Amino acid sequence: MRIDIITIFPEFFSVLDVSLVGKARQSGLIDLRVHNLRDHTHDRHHSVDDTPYGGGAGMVMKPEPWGDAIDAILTDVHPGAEPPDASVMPETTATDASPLLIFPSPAGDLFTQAMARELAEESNLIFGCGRYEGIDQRVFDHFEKDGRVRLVSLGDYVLNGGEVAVMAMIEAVGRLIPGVVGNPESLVEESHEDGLLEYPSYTKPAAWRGLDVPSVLLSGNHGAVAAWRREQQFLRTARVRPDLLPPAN
Ligand code: 6GU
Repeated sequence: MRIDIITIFPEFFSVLDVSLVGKARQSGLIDLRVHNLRDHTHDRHHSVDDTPYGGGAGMVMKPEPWGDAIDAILTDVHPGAEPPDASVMPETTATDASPLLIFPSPAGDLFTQAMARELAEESNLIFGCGRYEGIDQRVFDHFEKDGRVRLVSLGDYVLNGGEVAVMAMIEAVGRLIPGVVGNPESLVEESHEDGLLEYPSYTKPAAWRGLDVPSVLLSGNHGAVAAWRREQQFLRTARVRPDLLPPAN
């Protein structure tokens, strides 16, 4: 999978050199490229934001640097294709082969494990990290005409910019790419994979600071262990996240 990130803070993403995603990059499973939005400005001050039309607090990111930065990536991904320009392009329709543009935004669709699984099927993801009060709406409207654009939110809280959200999404998506996680079985027993939270885990020693490991886990009875874990998943989900339980329960 090729992943392009556009940001005014490229140094944020140096952490993607380490851990699982770092290994996946070294082995070639993930081709990750970080682009500085300011490289696509043409004024002396490399400005990427301006005051909002209609007034209001804060600044809005200007459309031109975004347009140029995204055009450059689209051209690099598909060298034959012209950058999208409605006036010269023949009628085209977005296909699954076209890169998916993702903008982290508290106004977007909620990012879930199901969405992570969908994104892991893509061959090209482009993440655009907004800052300030957001990006000029015409950037989304323009690239939606000939391509695929998604606004995605991590949850109901506000981050200063999309960078941390993009890192979370890349970690969630990256580990679902075949070969990135060494033992694929470890993927299926995680929280959210079966719609429930995961069961509590224990390792040696069997007793620690007066707390004993539940005896069923020491019993050697695999059926009893599986039943206990399933029950724990339901109990924990009912207690912490009742919204995840199917309506029948
Ligand atoms: Cl994806 N971006 C920003 N800027 N804030 C957020 C978010 C994303 N998800 C929750 N808050």
